[in-house]
Amino acid sequence: MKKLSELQALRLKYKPALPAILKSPFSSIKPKAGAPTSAISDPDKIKKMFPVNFGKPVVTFGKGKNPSYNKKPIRAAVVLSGGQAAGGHNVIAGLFDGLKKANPKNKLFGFLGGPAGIIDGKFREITLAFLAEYRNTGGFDMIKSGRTKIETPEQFLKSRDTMLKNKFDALVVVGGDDSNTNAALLAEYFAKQGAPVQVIGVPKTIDGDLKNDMIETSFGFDTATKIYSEMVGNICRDVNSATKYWHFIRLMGRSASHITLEVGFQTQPNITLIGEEVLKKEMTLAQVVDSLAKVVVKRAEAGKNFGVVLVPEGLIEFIPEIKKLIKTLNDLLVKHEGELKQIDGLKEKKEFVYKVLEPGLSDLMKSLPDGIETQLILDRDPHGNVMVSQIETEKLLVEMLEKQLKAMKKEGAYNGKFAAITHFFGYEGRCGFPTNFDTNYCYALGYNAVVLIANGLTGYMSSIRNLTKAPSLWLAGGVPLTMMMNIERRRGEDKAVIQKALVELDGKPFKALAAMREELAVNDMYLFPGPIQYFGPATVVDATTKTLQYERGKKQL
Ligand code: FBP
Repeated sequence: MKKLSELQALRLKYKPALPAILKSPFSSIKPKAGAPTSAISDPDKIKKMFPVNFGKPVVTFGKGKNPSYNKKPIRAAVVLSGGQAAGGHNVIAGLFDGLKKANPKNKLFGFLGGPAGIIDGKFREITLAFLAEYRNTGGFDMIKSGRTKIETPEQFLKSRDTMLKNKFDALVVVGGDDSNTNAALLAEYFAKQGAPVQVIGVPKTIDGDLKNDMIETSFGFDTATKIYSEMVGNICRDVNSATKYWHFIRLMGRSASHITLEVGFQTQPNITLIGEEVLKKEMTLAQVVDSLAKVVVKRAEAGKNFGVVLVPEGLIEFIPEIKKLIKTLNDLLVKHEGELKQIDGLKEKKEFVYKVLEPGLSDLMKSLPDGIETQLILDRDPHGNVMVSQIETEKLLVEMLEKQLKAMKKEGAYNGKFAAITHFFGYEGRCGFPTNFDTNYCYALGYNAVVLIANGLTGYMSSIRNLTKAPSLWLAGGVPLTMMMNIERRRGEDKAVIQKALVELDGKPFKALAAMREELAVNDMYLFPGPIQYFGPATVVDATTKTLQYERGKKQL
């Protein structure tokens, strides 16, 4: 084993807690099926695309005799898909321990490098010894991850061949909304082809946007928000000490603003921008900047030329004019793919795009800083998303705000000093040591996936609920993947995809922030949550996110 830090060595010894029901022998865990399910929207279209798996019931595990679970040796394989999220290794640990408990002859394999490993048939066996140094650790380095989307008929065929050739009975896909959409497609494909391979999804993403009534949160959100909260809290204290800078901090989270909202609760900075609100209010970029300027001016009048602003990574996509531009570009980049490939230079590519865009959008595009323009016309990720983590929205806002404040100064409407520092906290939050919550949650998700497999289920997501309670009280079961789907436009086509959960403006978490906003803007009510703790009182080491507490627990507005 490699040399370990003190904390690494201690964390390896941590014993994740399981929900009481999952501690029972497999023969005493009975699946209870609910009513048939539908989809979030367009059920007829989705049913047509998923004739085999559509409409399956939600399943809950309870105590009861279950002599018919699969006792034959199972060969299961796991793939880590998409962005890293703390706790992925514990999903694998839960899978391994669950498989061995069901039948010591069961075997677990890990596909290497994400879904590409399935297509190319690259995997390794996960043994007790190999797993030993990864238990309770962050990262996906055990088997690595990747963003390949299995989409062409050839890729589906190769995936099927890999599963059949290696006699894999089950595939566990650990991923976000896009990867779990892929899991649903694979489950359907295997079933239609008569390939005896079950597919189970596990909800992963630091973005926290893979959630619904049955999936309370995705793993990694708890750890990432706690890491960012420590860093933002430290900046709040620095700001309050030096009293001379405005810090603009962009936080990761591709689309939804859940991360920013949670960090806003934990640290109480002066401004917490929420993308979904900007969309709802149909704010232009200029109006967003104007709302920032108002707070800067107000604080300057109180002699405070400092403050902290949180900017969600996905903000740019929520500004209606930019949203329209991106949507048009998405279709246009597909339509003119061939022509664009022929054009060499970036400048020339931009010139071409200006010409094919309608005049209003073309002007908007030209008005954006060069780097942002470039990101908007560069390749999308394999799932058709703009790579917002590369777009420096915080710099764009500062640049525009500086101009506005300068103009206001000339008119005598502002007399303060504005010195801004920008940050992006993104990748730092994805691979830290998982919190106790993520450590336990992931282990339970993995273990529960084995119970789903042992009960012959396919096309389901592993679901662990009641998360604001102690792990022993958590509920376990499975949710059909098609139940979480709607139709969205991707790369110029209508596709059935798992719906992203955005921040709900009439939900308790957003309302709680909105109620504090005015006070936070003017007064300095910063909170300093400090680093993640692993030893100490349960109120500290086991605290769930405020988002989860507002949504599921007893926390009131
Ligand atoms: P997943 O949805 O795959 O979990 O990824 C989330 C995320 O961390 C986003 O917050 C971020 O925008 C994106 O991944 C960055 O992608 P990449 O790792 O490919 O740069």
